[in-house]
Amino acid sequence: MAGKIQSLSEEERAHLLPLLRNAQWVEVVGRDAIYKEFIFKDFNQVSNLSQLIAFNSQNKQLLYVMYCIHDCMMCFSFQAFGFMSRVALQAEKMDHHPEWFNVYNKVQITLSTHDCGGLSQRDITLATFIDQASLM
Ligand code: HBI
Repeated sequence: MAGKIQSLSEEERAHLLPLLRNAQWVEVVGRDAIYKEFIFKDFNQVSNLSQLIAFNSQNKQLLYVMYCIHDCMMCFSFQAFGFMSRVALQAEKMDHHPEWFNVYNKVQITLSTHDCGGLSQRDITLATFIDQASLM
């Protein structure tokens, strides 16, 4: 079928999987998938800033400045929430989505390609993006 996504070949796996293992991805036992856990400083500083903004809501100029800072923080957040936002946008762009679980500052991610029942180049591409997004 035209455009069918292919699973990674043995040769591709021999080349690509060691690189992912070096980046702390692990192969899932019993499934053709890769997994990695990310731990961040916290979930999101926005909750603290939002409280500060609410406290100063009477001062409109200060409120505007604080929202600008908030938006900037969201763009360059080290926190789990900012990381997940960046990954979610990329997943939509790629039309390739992680299986993930988040509790507070921990994000657990599993990648596999449903359409081919295992790892494909799409998973490698998304894993590479995810690692870069975790450093922002
Ligand atoms: N995400 N991980 C993953 N695996 C898929 O097979 C997949 C997906 N997101 C979207 C999707 N498939 C399909 O909607 C497109 O391939 C058409």
